[in-house]
Amino acid sequence: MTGRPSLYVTRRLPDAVERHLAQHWDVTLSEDDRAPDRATLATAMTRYDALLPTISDRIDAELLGASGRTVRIIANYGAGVDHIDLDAARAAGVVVTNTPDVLTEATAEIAILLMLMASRRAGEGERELRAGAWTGWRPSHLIGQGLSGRTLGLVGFGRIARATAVKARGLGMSILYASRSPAAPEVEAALGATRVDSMLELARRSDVLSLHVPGGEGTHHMVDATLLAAMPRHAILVNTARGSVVDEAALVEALADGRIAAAALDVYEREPAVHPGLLAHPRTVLLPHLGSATIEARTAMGMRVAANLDRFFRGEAPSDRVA
Ligand code: 8YV
Repeated sequence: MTGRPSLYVTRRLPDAVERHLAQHWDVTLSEDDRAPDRATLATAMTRYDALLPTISDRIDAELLGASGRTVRIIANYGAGVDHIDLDAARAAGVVVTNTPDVLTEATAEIAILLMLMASRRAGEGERELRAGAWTGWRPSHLIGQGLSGRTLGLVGFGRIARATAVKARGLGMSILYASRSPAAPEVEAALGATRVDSMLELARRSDVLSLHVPGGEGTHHMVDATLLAAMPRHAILVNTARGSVVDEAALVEALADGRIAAAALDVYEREPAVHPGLLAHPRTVLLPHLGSATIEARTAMGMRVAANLDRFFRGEAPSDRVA
């Protein structure tokens, strides 16, 4: 025993982060980089002072309410916390923190990458070439749509949406957004962004519709058959937020019926499972949840977790407390 607070880390983290954590706390690191099973998580909840989970760990009311629980803080590695029952954490008196800001640019880059890949049919082209099926240049080959002059509709207008807006403006796109409350006029002016009254209006007016809302009950299947039907036939859906925001079965139908042109996704309803209809459709671009997967973001996320733990164990309020 070192006398230092103990910390259970569920997955491998960048070396610099693991070293930093080990310098400050009595840390148990992941050896096999597999998400711990429920029994292991339950045991960890009664042995450690702090838990450092990721999106692949479901922390529900039962785990949080378990008798003999010793964990007092769940310092999540990631911004989204829909895998943690925050109400149950509050009820149990367990502090929960996340890692906002530090993955904003990385995730916005993935949103732009997805819209470019879908609009310029990059995935289709790469698959064709690797399959040895490319027969050479021809004027009618894999014709896509340019993004310049098109309208990007942002669903939600938080940090990642705004960073995406900045990059999309650089590509010559104009920006609309829908969100519960309007942004400050100076923010709208700086980003050249205009708020529309409803999600349906946003869907109707956008050439690319990009999702930037948190997961959870409030946004579950926000993109459903009705919304997809409102989108123009040439429109592209981009999702870097959470899979649960999109009704995947409805999306598969909309693509099959040609009601939208393409879908470019980084997140899925049942990760790591991907709907077979999405896998089968040529006009989908499918990434394996890479939003924050840069060395800069993943290192900064770890340091942000460490800063939250540090404040907590000093008896101060962690900066990124979400419960
Ligand atoms: C993270 C994410 O990598 O931060 C988020 O909400 O979706 C990802 O980019 C993941 O959550 C790690 O826990």
